Amino acid sequence: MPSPHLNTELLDAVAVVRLTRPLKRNALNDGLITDLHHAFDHLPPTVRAVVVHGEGEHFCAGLDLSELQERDAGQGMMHSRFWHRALDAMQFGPVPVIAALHGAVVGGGLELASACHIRVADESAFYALPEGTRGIFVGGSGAVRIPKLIGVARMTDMMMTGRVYNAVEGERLGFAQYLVPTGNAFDKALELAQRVATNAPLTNYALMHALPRIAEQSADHGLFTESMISAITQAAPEAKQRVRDFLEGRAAKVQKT
Ligand code: 1HE
Repeated sequence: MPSPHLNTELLDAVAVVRLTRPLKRNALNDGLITDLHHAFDHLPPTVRAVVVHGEGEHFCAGLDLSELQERDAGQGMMHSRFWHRALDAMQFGPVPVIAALHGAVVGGGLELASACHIRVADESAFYALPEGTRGIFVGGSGAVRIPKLIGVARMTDMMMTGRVYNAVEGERLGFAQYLVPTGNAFDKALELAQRVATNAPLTNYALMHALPRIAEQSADHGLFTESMISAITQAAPEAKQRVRDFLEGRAAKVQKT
């Protein structure tokens, strides 16, 4: 489906989803959120990983504030749930999603990044939650996803004081798992996506769907779930083949970096 807000391109097994509103700093209007949800719900079956990035100087300036109309509480609730469905389609979709971050990663843009499985930031990236100073609250899943990356205390401080973290701080705190020189985030994200795409699909699926659930279970339930997922993944013919390949000297060893 062609979209004025979003462009999806296939590079073999990797789909590249690009936000294409650079003049508005890729601010997320309702049309963009709808198209994002549609793109993740309709990934071709050949796709094994996705890279998300933004055109122009910034990854994403968050909610399109020009659409923040007078909503009553019920409409506000529905709007927030509409974002939740779209971002859940990314986090709990069929394949891993890698975000390439640069410039502003703020408000809803940080919520969007937080729904991805791996974040690669370049040195121009900065992180903020201006909702606090705009008199509103996060509504696109930030209250659930962001504390998992940086903790409740740091998120509270960001929203209360308007604190902005730079790229180096962001990587140290856990916003991004990778930090690369300015201009290199997309290439690094693509390289990682290509590597992730070669994993057994069931392992990627378990990492996306089982690991976050296990992490929220009690130790007793978590250990039981872990045993089940471990048994399911190792029973797959592809796992047996990969282990045989290693034992017979056909698979790469783990290399010191
Ligand atoms: C926008 C938006 C936007 C830019 N909604 N139009 N997010 C924010 O509070 C962040 C607001 N944006 C900014 O602080 C800055 O724009 C940036 C730091 C991201 C970029 O600065 P800069 O100097 O590169 O760009 P600019 O000149 O500020 O903006 C260029 C244009 O984009 C300008 O429009 P123009 O018609 O005058 O050219 C801006 O108005 C427009 N623009 N950001 C609408 N966000 C589900 S709940 C989530 C809640 C939130 O995300 S709240 C946080 C919203």
